[in-house]
Amino acid sequence: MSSLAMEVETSGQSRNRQLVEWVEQVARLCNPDRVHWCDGSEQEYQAMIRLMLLGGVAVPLDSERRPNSVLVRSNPADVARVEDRTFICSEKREDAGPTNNWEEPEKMKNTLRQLYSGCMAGRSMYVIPYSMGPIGSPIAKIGVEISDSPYVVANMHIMARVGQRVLEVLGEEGEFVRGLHSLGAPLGANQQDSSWPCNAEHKYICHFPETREIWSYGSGYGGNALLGKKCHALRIASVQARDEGWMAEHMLILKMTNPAGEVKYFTGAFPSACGKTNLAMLIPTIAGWKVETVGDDIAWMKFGSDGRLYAINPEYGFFGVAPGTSTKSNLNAMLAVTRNSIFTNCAVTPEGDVWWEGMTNDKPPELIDWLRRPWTPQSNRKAAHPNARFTTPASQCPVIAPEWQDPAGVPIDAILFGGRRGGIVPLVIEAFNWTHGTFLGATASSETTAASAGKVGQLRRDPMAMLPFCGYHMADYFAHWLKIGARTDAKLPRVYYVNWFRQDENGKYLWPGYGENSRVLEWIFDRCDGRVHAKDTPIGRLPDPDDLDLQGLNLPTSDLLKLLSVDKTGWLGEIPSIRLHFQKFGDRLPQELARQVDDLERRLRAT
Ligand code: OXD
Ligand code: MN
Repeated sequence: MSSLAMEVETSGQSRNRQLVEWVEQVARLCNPDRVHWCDGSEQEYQAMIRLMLLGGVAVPLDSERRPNSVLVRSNPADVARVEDRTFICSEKREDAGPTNNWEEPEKMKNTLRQLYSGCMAGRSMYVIPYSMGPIGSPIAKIGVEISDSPYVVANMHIMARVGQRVLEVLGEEGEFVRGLHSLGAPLGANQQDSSWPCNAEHKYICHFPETREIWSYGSGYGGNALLGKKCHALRIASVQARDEGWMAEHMLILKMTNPAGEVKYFTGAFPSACGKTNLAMLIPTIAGWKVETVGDDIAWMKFGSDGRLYAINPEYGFFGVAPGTSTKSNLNAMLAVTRNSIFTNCAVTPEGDVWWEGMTNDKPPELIDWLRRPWTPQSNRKAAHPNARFTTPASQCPVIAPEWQDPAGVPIDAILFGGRRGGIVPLVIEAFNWTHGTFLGATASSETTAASAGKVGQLRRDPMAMLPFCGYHMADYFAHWLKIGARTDAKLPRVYYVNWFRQDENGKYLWPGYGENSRVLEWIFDRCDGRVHAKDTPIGRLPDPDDLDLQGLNLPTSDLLKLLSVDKTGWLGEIPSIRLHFQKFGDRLPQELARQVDDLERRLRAT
């Protein structure tokens, strides 16, 4: 037995030879002080929290106000996903496509091997076996993340099913996605750790789609470091889904029940920080209707033997954007985060609770902000970082659907796309058919938010909200959507495009949003059964004002008309931007989509 193997804890070790060999190889490269195989136990979670408290990474929150919860504050240079440092290292450059950064796999691996060399000195190396999806579900997949960050281990405990039970399903021969993560901050013999170790100079979030590997270096934050989420469940899984004939999408999953007790399931793709979590947990304002949550961020959908698409939520918790979350915008999220949660980059009150912008109507008189500085409402800055987050178990959501862990998934009736658009895009559009729906998704656009580093408020086309998350050529991804729709036995969901963010000339929102969005969901629900009217327009099918249930909503008629009208000039003005967007994909763009732009223009000019 090598001396290295002697230092490895035996508890929880796997019988999977490939896994054991890989762990040994990584340990030799990264040179940690010790290797810890995560068993997924409560004691292990508490040990990670203790480590963070002792190291000053975390502070405990008041145990009466927020039991078993901590606040973590990151380095200001490490607060969001870093899209410009995210790479798809496919063997061929053209397979990554024009929307991804690319590097040759071996070249990238060589660069990273140098950085990884000795990078875990002075630290523990954690081996985190996880299942994305209910353990053993035919739609679920197994991954193993190696990380030197207790923050990652604790968050992975909440966000995925982790530990011994996963190793049991993996068995001796099972396949798994390999994720290697390091903070890139080795410690010298007598060196004190920093309060948020990371690497200020080098950050790489790399995906090797052919070999199903993820190599992440230099960042400890969210989607850069919790590799089960964006890296595995979207970037690598989108490639697996393409190869195996299913769909890995950046979508919430919600269950809606009408007053007669009939149930439908919708998925919805919205760019980061556009209210996906709020929509997934919405409290309907229409009498007798109920919305429950299956997932708030990612959906994996596979055809069942009945030709319908069945979705699972591969995650186990919510990593939600905190600012803007309140009892008004999302009561269920506020109730979910009352305990057993990790808060990142929020402000802290003198009573030891968290606070963020938008949580309460009145700002607290004093706080410690996310940069650990005293703060008052007169301070001319935000108390919480705009991308501050909560990590909380999905099971704590008061409206989690009882079937959210059903290994078979839930049958999807409608797919929603959307984004943040102040102008032009109406409240809701129904696609004429799957191909038109794919076109609506492929041209989805939104004003950017703080979920990713970069400028906020700029318009970007974000196809299917997958721009930062598609692990291969985006045009091939469109082709995959069309191929899904071409299955002769498929009973496909209907497709919709919604926009809650339309504004008037003075920047005032025309639609109240939040719970009132249930009125649009009701129309979609009834459309699925052909029970409510829609009118054909050049951009798709729209409700007439009378088709929406607006009882009890004091919406000025002029606002309603604006929300449901087709701004012909505005749409004609969009055509060149759609063409420009499609031009990026060259001749890999499916012909059907190029034809959709021509058809849209023709229909607009004909009216
Ligand atoms: C997320 C994101 O964290 O989309 O869900 O950025
Ligand atoms: Mn997301």
